[in-house]
Amino acid sequence: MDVSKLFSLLDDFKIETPSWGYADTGTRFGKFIQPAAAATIEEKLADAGLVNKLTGACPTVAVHVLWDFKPGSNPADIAKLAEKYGVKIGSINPNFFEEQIYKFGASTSSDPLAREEATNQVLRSIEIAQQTNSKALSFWFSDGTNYPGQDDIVSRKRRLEAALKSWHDASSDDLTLLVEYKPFEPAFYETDIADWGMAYLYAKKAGPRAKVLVDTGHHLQGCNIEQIVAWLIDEDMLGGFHFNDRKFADDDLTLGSIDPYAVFRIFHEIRTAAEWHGKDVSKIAYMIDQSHNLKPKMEAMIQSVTTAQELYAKAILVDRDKLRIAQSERNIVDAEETLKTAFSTDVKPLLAQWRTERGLPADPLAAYRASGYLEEITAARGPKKNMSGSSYA
Ligand code: LRH
Ligand code: MN
Repeated sequence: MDVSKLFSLLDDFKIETPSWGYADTGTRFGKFIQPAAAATIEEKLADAGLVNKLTGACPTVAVHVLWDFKPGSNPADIAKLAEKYGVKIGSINPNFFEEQIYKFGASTSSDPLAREEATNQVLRSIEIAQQTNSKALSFWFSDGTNYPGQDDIVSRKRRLEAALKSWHDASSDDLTLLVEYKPFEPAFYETDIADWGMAYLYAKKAGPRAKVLVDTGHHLQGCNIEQIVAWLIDEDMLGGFHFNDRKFADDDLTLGSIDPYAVFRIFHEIRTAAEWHGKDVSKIAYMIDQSHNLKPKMEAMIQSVTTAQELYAKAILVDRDKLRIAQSERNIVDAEETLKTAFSTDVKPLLAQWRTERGLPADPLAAYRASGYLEEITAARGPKKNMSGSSYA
């Protein structure tokens, strides 16, 4: 095992945490408030800063425009705040799903006012990206319909194509546009960007800086996500990931909590693309997109990051020479066993060594629990909270 290769690949493995993962979130059936959960952008950046300090792997924070850039706030000040906590502003997520005007869609809507509002949001997001030195705009559209005949599918498609093209052309050369797909929810008949193929075509037509974002929770049951990943990399169209886990739909559970082998298989395809097919995988954006409804927010985030590091390390450890031979001999069992051997390798001691050699705590979760941070933020934030939490309030 080439430990130095493993460690240098771990050095490059950065995973962006979402500001909304530190805040109180719920489902349509309610929200359980945590006294320590972040509410302000400063509290979110402070929490993200500690996760980065403990893991050494999370230098950027994804932000959501409506949730993190209150009217009148100066994005440059928020970028300075981030620096105060040792992180940077990462991908900028415009919000095309919360305003009433988006009832029939944002850029797909037959209502020109809704389309105009969506464009205003994107132009503001481009400004925020410039003022915070962010290199990515991340687009998720809840756009869709609930009933057959409700709207014309192709008209919606062409409206969104035109919008994405105009935004690509309105954005600077250093900005990547990430196009995220999702098969359903909140739309329950057709969603306008429902799968990877649609996202691929929208991105291709928008321009060369537009890429596809794979949210692992946005696939119908039985879908082979790593096959999609392998294809997108081979087409130079994979922009990045929103990692989370699920048992049923877009459950937004913590990474690797339900099917860690699935994440391992995704990382395996990424390493294979780099090592066998000469693909540049260095620009893939790894991000977490989760909603920690029950788990303590900070522990859930640290657990997700260290799990991602472990699964990535296991994928690096696949004996690819042995795999190549087994595949060339069509020896299915040996081929599969090379993956399972790597997956069942206990990499925790190696990761502890990688961390301690870099002045990081060998066990970030234990270090967090011993830090007293939870007590500190509970005392500071708890009293400010309305503990009722019902989303119908
Ligand atoms: C939609 C989604 C999208 C985010 C939101 C918080 O399900 O995955 O990426 O904007 O969650
Ligand atoms: Mn997502």
